[in-house]
Amino acid sequence: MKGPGIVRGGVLAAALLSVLATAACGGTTRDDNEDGEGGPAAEPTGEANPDAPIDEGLSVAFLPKQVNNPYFTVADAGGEDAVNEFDGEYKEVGPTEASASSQVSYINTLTGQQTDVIVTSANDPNAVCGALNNARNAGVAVVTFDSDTDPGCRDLFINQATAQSIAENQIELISEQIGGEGKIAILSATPNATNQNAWIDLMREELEKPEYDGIELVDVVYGNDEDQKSFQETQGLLRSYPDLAGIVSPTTVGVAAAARYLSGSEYKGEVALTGLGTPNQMREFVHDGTVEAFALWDPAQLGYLAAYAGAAFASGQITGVEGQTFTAGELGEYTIGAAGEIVLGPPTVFDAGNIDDYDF
Ligand code: RAM
Repeated sequence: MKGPGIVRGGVLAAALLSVLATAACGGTTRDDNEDGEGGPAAEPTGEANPDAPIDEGLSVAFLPKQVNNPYFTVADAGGEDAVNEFDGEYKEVGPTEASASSQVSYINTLTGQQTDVIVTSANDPNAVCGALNNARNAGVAVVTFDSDTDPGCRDLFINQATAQSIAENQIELISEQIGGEGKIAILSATPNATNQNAWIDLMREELEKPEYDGIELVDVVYGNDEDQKSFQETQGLLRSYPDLAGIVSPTTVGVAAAARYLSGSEYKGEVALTGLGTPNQMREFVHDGTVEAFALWDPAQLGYLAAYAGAAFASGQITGVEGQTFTAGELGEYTIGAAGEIVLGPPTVFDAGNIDDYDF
């Protein structure tokens, strides 16, 4: 696996509390809970046995936001690699659209099948909560990755990078690309996505800093992680704000669709675009001058780490308490931070100088 640098165990912990607090606020409210039966889970307790071997034949199911998103194809394949390494049974299930409640029936089915570990990226922090807690009560280890649910509804959250570092990175990139001056807009994924909303809130905070005084965030629109809708929303932004200086799209689906629109329009090279994209989807737009630089982490590493974390939890190596450590195969040792969060590492920036070194 080739990818961004990894933050190893021990250096993770701090700075996560505010991130979690923010993440928990995004999207829907508690009242949106689909089945409400789960209830909040107890604080993690119990003796961890760091030397316990990973249980044989663990069944590990990946449930992404949506199955037809190349980002999750790569992430889940990383999970599959890990599961194969520890001789578990891997499967991937999930909806074709990333709507708030679309994952609930999959969680219930996986629980009924007595799956050992569910690894999921939540489309909505609360819609999945009850079903996930039902799963936990039935003995399933529940790991969120990429997009968290409420921390009371899962055992661990594998975060790709701190929300703060992602927000700082995105605002710094757009500011550089528009010379620190002008109107910008955000093209997000779905309106309820925990990760997107945490990043957007923190991007707004970033923009309060004096160095960004010249930048005005004029709109946030949602492409729902659908290619066509994201394309149309980009078109709509440029109609509504003909003097727009730049767009930030912190979603792999959105930024690729926005790049495609810009590259075929009069705005190519005029309106800046950055965001979070996969090098393979963005390569042509970097080479044709539509996009100067964007960021991401290696989704395969994220899935790989999530699978190992789930296996470590299911096998009793960790119980979710801050400070516990486990080994994630070739990625090495990781430490659990506050509120059950484990951070993969800082995002990597891709531009014409390095994009061809990456293949995902
Ligand atoms: C999309 C999804 C995912 C996000 C990436 C950057 O694939 O919205 O949740 O982490 O973009």
